[in-house]
Amino acid sequence: MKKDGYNVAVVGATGAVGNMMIKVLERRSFPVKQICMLASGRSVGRKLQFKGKDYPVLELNESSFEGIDIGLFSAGGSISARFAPIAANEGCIVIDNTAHFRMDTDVPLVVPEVNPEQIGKYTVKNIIANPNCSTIQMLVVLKPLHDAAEIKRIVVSTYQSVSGTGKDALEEMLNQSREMANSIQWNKEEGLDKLWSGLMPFRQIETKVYPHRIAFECLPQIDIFMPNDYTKEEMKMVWETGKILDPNIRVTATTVRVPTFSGHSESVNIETKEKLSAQEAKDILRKAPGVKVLDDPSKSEYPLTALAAGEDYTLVGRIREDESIDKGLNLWVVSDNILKGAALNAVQIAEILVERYI
Ligand code: 25A
Ligand code: L14
Repeated sequence: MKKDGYNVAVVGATGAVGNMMIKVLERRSFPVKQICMLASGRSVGRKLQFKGKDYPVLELNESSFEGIDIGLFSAGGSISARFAPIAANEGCIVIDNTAHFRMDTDVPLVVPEVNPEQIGKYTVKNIIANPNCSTIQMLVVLKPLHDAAEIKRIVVSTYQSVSGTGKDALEEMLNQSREMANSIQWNKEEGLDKLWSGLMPFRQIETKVYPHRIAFECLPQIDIFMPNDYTKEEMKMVWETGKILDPNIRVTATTVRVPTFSGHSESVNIETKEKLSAQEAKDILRKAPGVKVLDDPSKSEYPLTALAAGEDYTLVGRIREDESIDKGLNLWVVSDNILKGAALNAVQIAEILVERYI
């Protein structure tokens, strides 16, 4: 580790993830010598705070990375495609939060609790990729179970919050919810028909962000559709689990957007080679790094998005044996998608990088 710290650039500093990256660097006392806030020209003139000081937002350009040691990127895949190689050529180590480089065999894809040893391979391209948020939280929980009992197959369904799509989507959900709640005047003394007919005008409304209304609805589509009719988000979970944890594990996913504000939830079913009782799984998970077990059915205690908000840990509960097969478990996993799902994971990678490598 350098005595006087590192020059760090945050690309996409004004976005939901970039903003959280700045807060996490500050909270965890990352050894920052100088910080540089980069975004598009739209945000030039704005200021962002770091450790009580104001920093101007600068427009990202080809000379942004002179003298920068570490670049934390979260401004979308096309920005990373263009600027990460430029930064890397300048000697800046890029930690990229977009999907662009994740499956590149020359780029390590890292969850610090799962495969930190991969970080050392950053030297090939000077780029390290941060996995997809839904993959990160699932693997933090499954890694210790895989070590104990060898996972053969994963069936996962996600319930992903609107914050994953950004501020415009949050605004769309709130506006739609307000409009519906105000327009549908109904109480329980009245017939249900009045409620159903009140909903009718909202069956097909104009939307800006999502293909359908998100308020009071579940959308079984996240990201684009692929030729096999899975969505790209579903395939990211399949591909990335193979690269990070074990290519021998079979994975199938259904990813769903639900009208929650922040925090992704997941129903995870695993089939293992060795038998693992629910009690054994709980004992293993109580000792696992980055994991907090919340599992007391008698008190209706289990992970919730409200409990995961602002929390570094991935929460797991509803741990029970899958009684339809010999060796299987069901779990409910919730984590803050902007924090462990993006910003925190990236900063943890940077921490290992400076502790062990640069
Ligand atoms: O394609 P990917 O890889 O899947 O990533 C797509 C997007 O997902 C977010 C992230 O958006 C990314 O852009 N994201 C990525 N990983 C995520 C994860 N794990 C994730 N979200 C959740 N979980 P974001 O909103 O967090 O951040 C976007 C940032 O990128 C900056 N940016 C955009 N284009 C840029 C650029 N920076 C440099 N050069 C470019 N060409 C963007 O800065 C933001 O910091 P900005 O200045 O463009 O936006 C500041 C504010 O302006 C508003 N705004 C957005 N779009 C418009 C706009 N205003 C006017 N017109 C617009 N078209 C917003 O309010 C924004 O906050
Ligand atoms: O691949 O919840 O990092 O919309 C970031 C946003 C995945 C989806 C990524 C979301 C995307 C996520």
